[in-house]
Amino acid sequence: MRPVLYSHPFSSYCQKVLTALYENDTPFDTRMLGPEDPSAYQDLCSMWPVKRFPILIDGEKRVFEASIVIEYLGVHYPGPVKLIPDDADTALDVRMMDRFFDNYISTPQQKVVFNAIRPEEHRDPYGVQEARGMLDAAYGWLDERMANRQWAAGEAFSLADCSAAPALFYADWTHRIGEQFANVRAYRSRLLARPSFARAVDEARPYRSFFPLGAPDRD
Ligand SMILES: N[C@@H](CCC(=O)N[C@@H](CS)C(=O)NCC(=O)O)C(=O)O
Repeated sequence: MRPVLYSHPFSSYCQKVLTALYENDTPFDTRMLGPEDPSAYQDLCSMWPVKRFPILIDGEKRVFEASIVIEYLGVHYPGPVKLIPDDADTALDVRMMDRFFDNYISTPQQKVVFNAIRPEEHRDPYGVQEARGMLDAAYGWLDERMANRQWAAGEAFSLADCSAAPALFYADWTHRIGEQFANVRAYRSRLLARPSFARAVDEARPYRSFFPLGAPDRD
């Protein structure tokens, strides 16, 4: 039986897992979380009350958190592309960068977007300002790190890059990666050119009008 991913193409964390699946051509089925099939979202909520996605169902096993889904795929559905390297120190660096992209790029990016879809009276301009400050700090740190690197950790494309790709993709829409961060901009372009992520981006194109801040006419 193939694993089943509860997913939506426009979701950044789903794109993170889809990139990993496409890297290795891993067979899987999708339960699409959208208005076409309300029962998929109901099932997700009954399995995972925090209601965040993606989740992966593999037989009796339920796997939450995009990073852990990718780790799970590496253990149970290994392919030619090792997204967690064998070398223990390189693997730690990969996991550290994965945390960096989730916590210091995706989380503040989501904060700005979630704020925009709140009712006016519940908006949090101070929190948004803090989130934008965090993004600038993260871009600055990453720019130095990427000065002599092709990928975020180690020599090869990894879990860290699966994490970086949608994080930087949407972060740039939300809080532009300035010209001064040329290494981050170049890295984002490399990620967009990677066929696995390019496929995830293409599959999400029909949903761009959903982007609460307005999707820019590029990428
Ligand atoms: N820590 C989770 C985050 C997942 C997440 O935030 N997913 C978003 C979609 S990109 C979501 O579920 N949003 C629905 C909501 O906030 O209600 C992971 O790594 O998988």
